[in-house]
Amino acid sequence: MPRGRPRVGIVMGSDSDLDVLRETIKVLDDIGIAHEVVVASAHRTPEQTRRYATRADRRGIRVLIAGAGGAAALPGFLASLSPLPIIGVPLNSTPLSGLDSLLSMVQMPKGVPVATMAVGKWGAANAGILAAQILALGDAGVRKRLAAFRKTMAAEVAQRSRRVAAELRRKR
Ligand code: RP5
Repeated sequence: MPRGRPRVGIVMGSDSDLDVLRETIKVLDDIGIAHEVVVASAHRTPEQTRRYATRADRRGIRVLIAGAGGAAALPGFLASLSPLPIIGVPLNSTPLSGLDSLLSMVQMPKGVPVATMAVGKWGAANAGILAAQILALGDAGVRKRLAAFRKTMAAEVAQRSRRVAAELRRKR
């Protein structure tokens, strides 16, 4: 976990969301961005969530990432209270497989945006990358580490390509 004052706040609607949001944590750890994780629910703990949202900016948080499932009001609730950019991660935690949370997050009213990611682990990882891109606008160190992160990703794809080619050659 990178040291220093947290710059990204990861808010999850329930501790049962942690498994998916570990993907966000991993990306932020890899890029070296200090973050904090809190469990707060728009519906179950509105007062605590409101307090967190209204104080985050003053505490030095620069981006909020919110993951929630079902009637996923959490990112929209944060967006209504905080001037910070809000990234929403729809979670697949109900019998509707995340389509419910995706639509809840993406259909924000005009004037109160939530940058909504893909459902589940892909979205959770992309939320971390998008947060890093936002921070990179004003931080050359993050920009450099983000470039290295992308380079590693590209190298992994090249390696997979070589592996596939080798496997096909063997089967000929
Ligand atoms: C949502 O309800 C949470 O974000 C979670 O995805 C879902 C289920 O929560 P638990 O009943 O497991 O606490 O608010």
